[in-house]
Amino acid sequence: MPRIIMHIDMDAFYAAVEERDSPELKGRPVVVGASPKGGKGRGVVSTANYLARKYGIHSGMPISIAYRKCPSAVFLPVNMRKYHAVSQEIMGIVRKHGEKFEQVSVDEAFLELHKSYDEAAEIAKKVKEEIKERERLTCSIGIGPNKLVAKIASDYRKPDGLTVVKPEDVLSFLSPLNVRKIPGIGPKTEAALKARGIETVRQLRATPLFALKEWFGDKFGGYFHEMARGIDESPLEEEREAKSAGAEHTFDEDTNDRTKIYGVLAQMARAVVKPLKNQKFKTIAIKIRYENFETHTAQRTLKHYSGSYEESLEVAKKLLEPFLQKNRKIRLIGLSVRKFG
Ligand code: TTP
Ligand code: MG
Repeated sequence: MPRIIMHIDMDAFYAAVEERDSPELKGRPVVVGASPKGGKGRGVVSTANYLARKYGIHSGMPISIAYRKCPSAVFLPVNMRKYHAVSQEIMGIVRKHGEKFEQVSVDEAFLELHKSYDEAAEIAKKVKEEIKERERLTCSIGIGPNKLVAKIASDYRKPDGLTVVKPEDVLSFLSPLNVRKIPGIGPKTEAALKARGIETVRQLRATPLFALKEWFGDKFGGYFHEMARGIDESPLEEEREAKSAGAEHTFDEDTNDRTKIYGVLAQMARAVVKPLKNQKFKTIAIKIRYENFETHTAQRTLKHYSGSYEESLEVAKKLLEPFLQKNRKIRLIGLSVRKFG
């Protein structure tokens, strides 16, 4: 089977996580980023939900401008710890569905499949369902013969989209798109191309290689020439041998409720251990952060290699036990395993 590449990108990621965790945000424009300080804030927008985007708000925009465009939006600070924890859960779901896996950023990953296009589309639906069910978040997925096409395809229909581009459809899919849709073509290259009358991928494809090389140099000229044809042989860059695998969870509210804490611990153990499949580990570690940010870690190394979710949960509970005190609320717990064999 020839390789098929899937690209997964979460929808309005930071904002979607915040909306999920705070039902009162439902139906409101949400902007995650620097504090607007009544229009005097100096930072930028990290992301905005789709409702806020209707007001013209987008990533990278000064927060003061975002505030001016929609002062009634909900402005929230970036909670990176939380998004990382959610990201790890999502990546755990995605990676187990393919032959090879590459995480590109906090909300984006490639998966390589050796299947038919119909089977790949089914897998994409499964991934979407699983993310929706377990994380209550939506993503958009693109499927194509290489990373380039898959990435452009995942962006084609958003949010909650699924776009499949078979090899025979690559050229017709790319042709009408603006050159800006090609990863690596930013505003400057876009402007340089536009100055020469090139706005669509079709027009870029019609431009001779020597001209592109003359304008952009051999490397980028050659790159644009190939991209315009949907050619991209680059392999997935799987992570270097993972040294550890782990997850963290920040509670929505600081808590000393054991049932809640152990419930989250069990979820984390599953999310950390299950994706490892047959990989065995020896050391189990926990992390705990109290409401005042005082942070502790503890670990135990087993005498044998284990791959068991139950065993890691048992050990993690024992490690956590002495830190659970009635009068101290917990902000975050973490679980990791390492020393792979
Ligand atoms: P993106 O995937 O580019 O954006 P998004 O997930 O918010 O929205 P969508 O994919 O539906 O268009 O980026 C992922 C996260 O990375 C985003 O939620 C916030 C963060 N980010 C920044 O902090 N600054 C930025 O300039 C961008 C583009 C993203
Ligand atoms: Mg995204």
